[in-house]
Amino acid sequence: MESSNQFLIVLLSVFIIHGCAQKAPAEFIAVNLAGYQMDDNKEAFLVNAQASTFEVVNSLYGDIVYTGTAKEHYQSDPASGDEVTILDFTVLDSPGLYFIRVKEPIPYLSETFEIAADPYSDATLKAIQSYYYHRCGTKVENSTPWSYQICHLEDAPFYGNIERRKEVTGGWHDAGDYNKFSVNTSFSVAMLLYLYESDPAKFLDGQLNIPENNNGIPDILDETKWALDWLLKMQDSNGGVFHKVSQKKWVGEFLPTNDPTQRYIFNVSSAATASFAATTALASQMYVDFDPIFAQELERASIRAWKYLQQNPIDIPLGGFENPKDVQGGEYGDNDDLDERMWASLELFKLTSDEKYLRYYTGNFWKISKNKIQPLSWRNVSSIILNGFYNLDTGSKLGSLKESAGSLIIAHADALLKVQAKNNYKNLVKHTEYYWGSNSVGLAYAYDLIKAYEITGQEHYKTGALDQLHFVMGRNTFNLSQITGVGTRAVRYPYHQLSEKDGVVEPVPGMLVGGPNNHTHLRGNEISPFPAKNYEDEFKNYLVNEVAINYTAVFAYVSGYFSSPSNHNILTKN
Ligand SMILES: [Ca+2]
Ligand SMILES: [Ca+2]
Ligand SMILES: [Zn+2]
Repeated sequence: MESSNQFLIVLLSVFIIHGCAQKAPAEFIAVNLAGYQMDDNKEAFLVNAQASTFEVVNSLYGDIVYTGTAKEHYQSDPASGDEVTILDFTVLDSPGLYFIRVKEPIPYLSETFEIAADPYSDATLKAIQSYYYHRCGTKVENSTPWSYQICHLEDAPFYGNIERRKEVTGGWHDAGDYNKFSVNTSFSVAMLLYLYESDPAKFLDGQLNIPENNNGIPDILDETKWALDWLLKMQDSNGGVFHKVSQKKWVGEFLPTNDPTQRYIFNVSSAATASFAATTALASQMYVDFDPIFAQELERASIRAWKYLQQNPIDIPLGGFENPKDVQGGEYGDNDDLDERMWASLELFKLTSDEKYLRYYTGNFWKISKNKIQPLSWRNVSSIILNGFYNLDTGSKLGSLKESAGSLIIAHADALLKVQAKNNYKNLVKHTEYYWGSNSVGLAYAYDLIKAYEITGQEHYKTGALDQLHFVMGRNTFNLSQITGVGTRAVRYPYHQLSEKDGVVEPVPGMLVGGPNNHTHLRGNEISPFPAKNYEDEFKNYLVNEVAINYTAVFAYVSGYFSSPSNHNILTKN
């Protein structure tokens, strides 16, 4: 009796300690745990408390380097229910490690954070490096704690026709599990390539801890080539692209090598084919200077995919891909592939200068532009195609249509800033938009603000995008960085089977988790009335804490935009 009581007490205390570890205290100071750029706005949020003054303290020497007056105080908002007081220390621009101290009426200390010229390059490179730890069909070993043996060499027979087989090994594991999806791989590769395209000088050979880090090719292009080689295998002889390679049912968590499930190739979808055509055309432009033979192969594959799309002008399958009845897990269905087809036409025009691609785009422009811009994702690339078109070199032609694209982007960005102004944590996600993957929705909107900034040069768009980076890097209702291994206090228990099963305490670094999801339960029952609070750092809760290559790709783009990683490389510990 007594021993079982003791057991119960131990259990209870484990639960309480564990439970408390998930929640930030009700009153606290939220900061960007990865730091602030010297020249940017710098704000911390005093949450659920008020104060008139605060101090910024040098964490190494203990001296007060700045004393500030608290600014606006916001009443609780519908997303988080938290009250927030703004502590602005923008004028402090000396590099160093600091924390914020509020003394009265009640004392609070923030976590330690950094002010630096380039605080986000580390996060950016970690994010790009994380794809190496998603490589499939190869032994992953780079003298870091995260390694695994070669996996999934059996890929794969065709679903519904197992006599037919195709060799589709390689690529990246998609997320917490090990399936591989053409649409999501294409989207993730494209975001990394757009980051590279935005400023190639930032990305060098030798920057990452990957086997190809001494071959004269920027490592970011080596990592994306790993996925592109797989995508090329996913193309059928008629140009169509198979939708996915996946198991029928989820059966548990395993190391990649120990995954016991049979995996199948599923049918061609037009959405996969169009994303593939766009991404291979984009990639061909990026590789031409480094590997012209590969660039040609990509171009031929893209054109074959385009021809397939031209021969099949209606969605395949109708209504978008759906899992057969006996198949569970990722579906990645898209019931409107026009945006992906236009994306393909845009990148093929950029690649070939063939006017027929441009005619396809302009002929469909009003169909796409009459819809509100959706959050950028594997399902909707309207942001990418409006920006790509706006920036297209068309000489004196199409000026007014391009202006329309620019106006749409700016109007969208203005609407986003209005949402942000109503959110106490300056999150761009509306309180009704906290669905699966809300962190990547917010960062997709940051991408839109970056584009509005590029068009207009107006600082408030840039500040809005940076505020979103501050949010995912810790200035949120949990005061927890949502990217593994990034910031002084980061998510530790992502749903990522490798990180769970590899016996290494720290998860693979650089991965963005899905984040608050208003449509989930926490530990089985409790749901916060506040959407932004429906989150827990708990391995089993894949609805909020699963990582995915597409989430991390959007993060890498935004973080990469605000960093200069040409002076950095990944240390062997990453
Ligand atoms: Ca390289
Ligand atoms: Ca679509
Ligand atoms: Zn694998």
